[in-house]
Amino acid sequence: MSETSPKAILLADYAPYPFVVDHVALHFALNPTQTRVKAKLSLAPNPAAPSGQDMRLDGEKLILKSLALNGTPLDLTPDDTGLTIPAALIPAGPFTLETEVEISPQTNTSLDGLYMSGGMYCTQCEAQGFRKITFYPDRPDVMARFDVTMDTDMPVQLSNGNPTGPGAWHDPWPKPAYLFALVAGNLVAYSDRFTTMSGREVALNIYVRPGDEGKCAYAMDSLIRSMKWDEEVYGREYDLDIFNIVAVDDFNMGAMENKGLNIFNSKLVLATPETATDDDYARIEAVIAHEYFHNWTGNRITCRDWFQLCLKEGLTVYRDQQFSGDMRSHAVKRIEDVLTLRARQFREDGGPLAHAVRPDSYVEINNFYTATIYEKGAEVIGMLKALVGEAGYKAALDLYFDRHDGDAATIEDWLQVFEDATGRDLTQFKHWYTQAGTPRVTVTDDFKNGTYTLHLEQKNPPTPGQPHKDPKVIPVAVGLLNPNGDEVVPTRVLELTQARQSFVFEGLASRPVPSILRGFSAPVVLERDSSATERAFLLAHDTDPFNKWEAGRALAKEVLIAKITRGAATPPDWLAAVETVTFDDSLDPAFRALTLRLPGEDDIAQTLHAAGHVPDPAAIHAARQAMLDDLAQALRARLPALVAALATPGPFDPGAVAAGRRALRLGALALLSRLDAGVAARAAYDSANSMTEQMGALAVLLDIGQGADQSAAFRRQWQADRLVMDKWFALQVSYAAPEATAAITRALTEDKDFDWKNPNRFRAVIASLSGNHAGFHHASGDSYRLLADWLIRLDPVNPQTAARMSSAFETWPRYDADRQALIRAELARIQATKGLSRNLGEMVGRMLGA
Ligand code: B3K
Ligand code: ZN
Repeated sequence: MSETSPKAILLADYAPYPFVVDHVALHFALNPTQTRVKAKLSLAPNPAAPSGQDMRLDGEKLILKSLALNGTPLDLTPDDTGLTIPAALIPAGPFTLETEVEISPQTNTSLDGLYMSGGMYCTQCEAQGFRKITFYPDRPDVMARFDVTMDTDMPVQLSNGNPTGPGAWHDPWPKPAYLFALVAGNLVAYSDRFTTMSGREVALNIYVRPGDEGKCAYAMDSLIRSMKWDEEVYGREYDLDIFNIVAVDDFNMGAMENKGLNIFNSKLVLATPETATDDDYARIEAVIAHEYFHNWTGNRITCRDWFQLCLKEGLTVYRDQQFSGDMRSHAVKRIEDVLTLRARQFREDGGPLAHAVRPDSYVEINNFYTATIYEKGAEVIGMLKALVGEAGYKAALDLYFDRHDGDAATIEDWLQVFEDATGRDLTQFKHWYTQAGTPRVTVTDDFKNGTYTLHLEQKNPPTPGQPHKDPKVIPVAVGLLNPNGDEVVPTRVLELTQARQSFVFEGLASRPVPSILRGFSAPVVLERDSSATERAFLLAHDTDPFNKWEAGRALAKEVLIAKITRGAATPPDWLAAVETVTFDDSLDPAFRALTLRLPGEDDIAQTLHAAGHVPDPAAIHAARQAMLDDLAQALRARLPALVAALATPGPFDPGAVAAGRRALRLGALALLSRLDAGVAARAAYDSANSMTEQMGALAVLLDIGQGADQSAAFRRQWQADRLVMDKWFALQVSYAAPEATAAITRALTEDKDFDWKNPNRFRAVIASLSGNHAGFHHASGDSYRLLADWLIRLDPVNPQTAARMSSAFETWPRYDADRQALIRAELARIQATKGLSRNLGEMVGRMLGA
């Protein structure tokens, strides 16, 4: 980092804020370019901090109009990042501070702070957007009660808490500024109500643009089920008279848990069978739940500082995963979650952006809303639960809510409640929070005189800034099967705490087949030299659904890797094993669909790299295509009947069972299309009565290099629907042939409908470019250049989204010297750009630094 680089913030430097903010009164005179914000803060010295300190208020891009302390005007000039009130001007007791600032929501393209989207005013304050609204101690441990009023012609005027009059809101719950929200717009409500477990009535509203009211039913249903579930499973009741959700088209992420006023990316609210896929429905359900669950895990108990982000995010992801499992299928949900974990978190953990679940330094906090904080954060909680058991987990959570309600808490507080509730020492377990990297666990075994021994060894590879690591506590769930397929030892959790350890099972009649890491009980890479026969046996017989799937997955990977590295033929055993599962009607179709899905190309590249090979993207693509052709040939006789049998006529049912049938049908259709030149897929496209089927059939056609007519028809049909058009854009890039990917993507960025300032549209095109593995890594380097061009262009407009997209480059160390040089040159070009944001600057610096 150069000398001018912004300075890193360190966990070790934490100090409490010297003042307590008891109350905040905010008044907004809304105007697109000249909004006036008046703030009156009621303050007092913080008894927990040394007295006599200056008061530092954060503030960015604010024009200060007036400032008064206890009613007396002060003549102070803010700097670029805030305002300091010297200690000498501050009284020893309680006092008030009044400010008035001017801001311009319309020109705020960063979508952070107060901005405009489609003519409405809205806010995003996490992590540090509030400082773009008014001068304030913008840190999560400063919690205050807020009253908000606004002046505007907009018919709908919303803020946090309960309404006290037109455009007036009172939030009785003290909260950090990052949970503040305001919305004003021409919106309509889709409404319902909920009676809480103690009998309180809560009004529920989903606010959308006029015309979208008919697309809110599923989100509302998900909200009501989430509220009920949190009462039943965690004993958590909602705590205001009203719960509002607003859908916004321009949003940097999925959604935001502002107290009583959740703001959502419209793609995670609006759904009809014709416009949303099954994946969209599942995602809406999960994110509605996630944001709702934050009301307790995040809002009532928040984070002391941003280093503790996983305290709310890991726990809330864990809770939404439990909820989705309860609503759908635990087995399928677990497999999907592990697929995401490996694709995003293992990838991050294995590259230059690796960081601990609780990092100890950052430059730009928005760069740390990562798969490690979220998904690995959730895995860590799953491991805690595996170690302390259901009852221990429940006791610890009850204690957590009891002890810390109203607090800004830390990971130490969190671990303490587990220690106090269960008596377990978690000193070693804490390494999961402080040490980055994915442990590798190697397993060997032996069998002698009825005694079976498993030898486990853990390795914790170095990550940036952490060359040496201590062994972790790794819960390894194991079951043993008889050679006839019966379970002889049911699941038991082995606790691997040392570098090497052996575990003994006695009294066995014959050598068992081990099923190791059941349910994926720890986020590790398991290494075991097992035979294809053993994997096929587990795929056929394992009673643990995750490991049953995992056996098939491991087999498929081995076959692919043998193809790539040795040109091996696709083995008939593998084809037969997949055929058995695919046509086994006793199994859940969703599970069968997952088994039929081959590992993706990035996943293969990750696996090859970890095994010491240099992945060749073109070879990976070719091998995977060849394997799909072989599979299609092997199943050819039975595919048409499967496609026919799985049709779901009648009214659309968004439930997991029907969705599973559609997923398996599309999987079968994709194979069939390799044999019939797309005849069946064209028929499926024409007869589709849901977006899942329509988009699925189009994707199948594009994947075999066809579908130009359907693609054009799709665009004509959906021209007016932004969310569906995002899908259209994404499909064009995702299924582009490797050599054409950069050119097709470039052409799309010149399309009249490529609204690059809209994050959904930008992602649809640019994230699909980096998601097309062979196209992105084409040897020409054209795609690398195109991505870098767009990051440089987007950065001054929307640094958060630019920084997020830049992680496409994080895998550079995997590839050959030529590709490494090409990517590093692009990273260096970005780094050399004048005026680069702190967001993108930090990301690029970290990627180049490793
Ligand atoms: N807490 C928000 C994410 C905020 C991201 C800030 N860059 C959504 C969520 O995790 O629920
Ligand atoms: Zn969250």
